[in-house]
Amino acid sequence: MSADVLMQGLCTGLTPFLGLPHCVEPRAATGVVLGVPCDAGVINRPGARMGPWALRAASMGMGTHPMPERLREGRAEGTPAAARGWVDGGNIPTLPFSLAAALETVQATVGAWVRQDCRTLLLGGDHSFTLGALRALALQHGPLGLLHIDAHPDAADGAAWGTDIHHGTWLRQAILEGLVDPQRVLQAGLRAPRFDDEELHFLRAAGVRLWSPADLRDASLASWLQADLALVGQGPAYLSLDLDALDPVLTPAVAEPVPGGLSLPETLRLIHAARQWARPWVGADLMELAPTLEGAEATARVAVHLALHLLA
Ligand SMILES: [Mn+2]
Repeated sequence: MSADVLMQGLCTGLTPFLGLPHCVEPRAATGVVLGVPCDAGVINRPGARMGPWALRAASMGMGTHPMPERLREGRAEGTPAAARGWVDGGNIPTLPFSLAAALETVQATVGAWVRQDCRTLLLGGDHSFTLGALRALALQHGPLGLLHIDAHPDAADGAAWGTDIHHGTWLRQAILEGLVDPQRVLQAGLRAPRFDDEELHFLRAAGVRLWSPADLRDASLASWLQADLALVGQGPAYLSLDLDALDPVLTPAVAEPVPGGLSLPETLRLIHAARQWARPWVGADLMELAPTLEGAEATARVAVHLALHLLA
């Protein structure tokens, strides 16, 4: 990281994500990072509305691109996202008391950037807001492929809480609205205990590819996994990462931690698989960091580490 970026943060007191140029008016750019300061869709343990601030603060001084994975081979050095035209677009002005209104604001703001031909990276915020981004991106690109890394399937029918939209239902809604092509949806890291198996039946019937941590680690399934991952990218695609996909030892400050999660290298392998896609993902997100919960600082640092790889 250049001393400039560090000094700028110290002098201005502002901490744009990874030191990216700050730019709140939608304009032509390679990509934009947008905070979603809302957690109106969380069932238990709120706090994700503060996620964008914690992620930006954690990103200060953490570098602008990852260390090459292998050094002995003399692999090429990376390029900072800023040099490739990424900007920090600030936070989306979501209202805290209406999930429906907040979702519309997310869709409108993401849409304004997408119409400028921008890729988007959301910093959550709770996972409901992925739906707003998918609505905006599908309008531009048609039905999307989706690599969804999460402990939970997020495809409940909403009956339990009397609403179709919360952080545990957005994927069902996206499938029903035709925002994603279910044949090109891969879920990785699924392991949360069930009340019933209805959502798994729904996802399987739709053609979604489901991978638990044990499946991901099964060497005899490795070629299937590569084929499934490649399928996601055979068209415009989105990468959605719920921080609860990782083991709670690494990312405890999330609404619904589930033991037995992915390691950092396992998660990075999935993110890196997206680099093999014919075209880069059109949208991505890092959701569910709740800085009010225990272990927030460590969780935020892991999240920024993942973001560096997403943007590499
Ligand atoms: Mn989720």
